[in-house]
Amino acid sequence: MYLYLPLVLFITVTCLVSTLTPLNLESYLQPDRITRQEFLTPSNRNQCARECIAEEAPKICYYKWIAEDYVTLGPACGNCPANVTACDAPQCVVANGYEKSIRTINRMVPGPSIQVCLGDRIIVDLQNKMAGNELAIHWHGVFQKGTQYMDGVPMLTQCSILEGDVFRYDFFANNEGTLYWHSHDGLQKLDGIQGSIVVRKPKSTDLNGDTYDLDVPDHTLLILDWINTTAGERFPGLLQRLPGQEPITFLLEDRGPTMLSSGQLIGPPVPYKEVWVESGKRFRLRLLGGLCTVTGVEFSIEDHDLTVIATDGGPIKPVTVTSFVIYSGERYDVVVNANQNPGTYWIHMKGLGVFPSPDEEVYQLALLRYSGTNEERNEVPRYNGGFARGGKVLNPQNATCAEGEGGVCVSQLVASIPDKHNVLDRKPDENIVLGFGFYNYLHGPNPFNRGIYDRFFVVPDRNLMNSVMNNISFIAPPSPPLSQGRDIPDDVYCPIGRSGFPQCPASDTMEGFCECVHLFRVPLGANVQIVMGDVTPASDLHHPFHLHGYDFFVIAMDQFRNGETLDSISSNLLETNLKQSSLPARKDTIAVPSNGYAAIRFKADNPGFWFLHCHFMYHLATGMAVVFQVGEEGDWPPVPPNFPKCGSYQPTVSLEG
Ligand SMILES: *[C@@H]1O[C@H](CO)[C@@H](O)[C@H](O)[C@H]1NC(C)=O
Ligand SMILES: *[C@@H]1O[C@H](CO)[C@@H](O)[C@H](O)[C@H]1NC(C)=O
Ligand SMILES: *[C@@H]1O[C@H](CO)[C@@H](O)[C@H](O)[C@H]1NC(C)=O
Ligand SMILES: *[C@@H]1O[C@H](CO)[C@@H](O)[C@H](O)[C@H]1NC(C)=O
Ligand SMILES: [Cu+2]
Repeated sequence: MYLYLPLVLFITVTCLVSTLTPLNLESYLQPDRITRQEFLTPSNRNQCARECIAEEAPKICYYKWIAEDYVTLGPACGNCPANVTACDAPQCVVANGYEKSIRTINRMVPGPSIQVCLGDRIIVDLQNKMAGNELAIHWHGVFQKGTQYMDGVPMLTQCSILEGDVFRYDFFANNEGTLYWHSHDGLQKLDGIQGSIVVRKPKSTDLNGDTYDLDVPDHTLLILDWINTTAGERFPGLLQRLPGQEPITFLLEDRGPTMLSSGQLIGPPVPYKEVWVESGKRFRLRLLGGLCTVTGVEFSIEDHDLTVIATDGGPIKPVTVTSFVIYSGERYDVVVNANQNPGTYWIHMKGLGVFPSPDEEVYQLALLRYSGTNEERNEVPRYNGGFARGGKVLNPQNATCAEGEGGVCVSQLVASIPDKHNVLDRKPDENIVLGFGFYNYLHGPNPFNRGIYDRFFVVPDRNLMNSVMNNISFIAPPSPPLSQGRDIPDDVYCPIGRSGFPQCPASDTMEGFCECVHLFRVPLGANVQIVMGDVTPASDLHHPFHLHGYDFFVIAMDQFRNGETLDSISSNLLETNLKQSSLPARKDTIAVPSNGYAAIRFKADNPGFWFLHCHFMYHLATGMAVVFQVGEEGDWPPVPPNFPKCGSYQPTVSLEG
């Protein structure tokens, strides 16, 4: 009798679903964080964070999230960091041990981690309790095919969620891998609203399943950059006091002190994040680039090689390196073999970017600890990166990708999933060329003339810039085109020029610059090639571009050489038979080499409105973005009934009588 009870319950639940009786979601509520023990031995059958089993029925995974104004080192923290135990108290956000205003989901930075199996249904009730701030959360790397209106881009796929409102995100985990979530609204990501998503599949069906023994949730590691103030303090930026948008430290998951690149602490002694392994086992670490400012991170572990088995979700042919460079929005899954003397090893995170001085280079450490050992490491650690160790670096800066010198470029990774849409051996139907960079106001009319309100941000040397793609700075339309396309006046979109690409309206007064809704129409099913090029002088900035709704093949990337231009690269690629080369990796975020280019291809089989944008937050905030409208109305599913609406209110005014 007892034995059959679960079955009876299961049938009852299934019947309830099929007759459309509302579910009691509370019984599917998931915890904010799960320990390795809880993951390996689930205590209830609705627990979504679990080892995935072939043929298992998908689960419903329900999350209740509260967005709030919050604070690091607040009242929940007791006398942390002086008392290290107190730092682990519930609702204590440690960060770099420096008190500041932040914004959080469920009083955590990073926010709750979503850990599910392929095919599960993810339902997130997001309640906005922030004072006077709106938000929307993007599920970065989730393709949202069939639920396009759940992509979480304010004024593109939905209206922002206003103070007091709850928005229910509801979509399926239909693509595998290490994925990511973050606020896509304003600057909230740097204030703390971001976290990880892991969509696992049964190890037996994972193409790289034989390369690791354990894949546990405490090895999902978000690397965040951090500043001492709210993100708003750097935008548009303070000309006199603190120009620029550089970070002051990194956090690995919830913590990390502020230190110089020599390892010398310059802030409170926050405990390092500890990553636990067992001697003799191989562990899958999932690293996420939760970065906002203009920095990359070179990640390495003392005395341990890293075997990269996936990036941005998709499995690749494993490649063993000593370090890899990760940018905002990217993810790398690496296998670490705990085959060294049991003990404690330094994890190094070296900032790569434009720092005002060598002393301000950002550097962070964490500890890889073998269980059963409690060795303390107090010595200033020697930097242990890829080149520094005489080894191989994946995704290095300034590499000569074409010749394979200076490490392994992302374009040299090999996918393990076939090109099932034949996008590589067919000439593309659409060839889109995007030059991105900055408009420098010093070379144009004074932006502070009466009646001019173009955006700008402050960079060192008293420069004022705006971000552009093909000379256009993207601005949001007054309503989301996906849910309220007919409410949007035509004249907010950039007009289409003779090239077939959007261009600045003829009426615009600034030469070579304008702000408008930068939208490309792409036929549904088209084979699309996009060549993105950095048209600014060479520097240490490698802008990471993220495409929503898709992953793509990275068919070429490099710095411009010998008079190459964006147009010459793009037309050469059209004539190249790509099938002869090996199958390139699939990504959804690609760091474009400085003064160089990245070329991508994908089949536009997911109708809707999809953002392609620089993932440096201040560049996105100033318009380094375009939108692809794939297909026409009727190709994407209509929004559900009562989907929230928004828009401008400007009724006609007429004189009475
Ligand atoms: C440190 O913090 C813990 C947890 O809040 C508390 O139980 C303990 O008494 C504190 N120890 C000291 C010395 O303050
Ligand atoms: C940030 O705050 C810490 C802690 O007070 C301080 O040591 C550090 O100098 C500050 N850094 C910056 C760049 O303001
Ligand atoms: C941007 O504007 C400049 C100045 O008018 C022009 O020379 C350049 O060709 C434009 N670039 C693109 C990609 O449209
Ligand atoms: C990359 O090249 C730029 C421009 O030549 C240079 O300023 C920078 O130092 C180089 N960075 C690295 C890491 O080699
Ligand atoms: Cu950028």
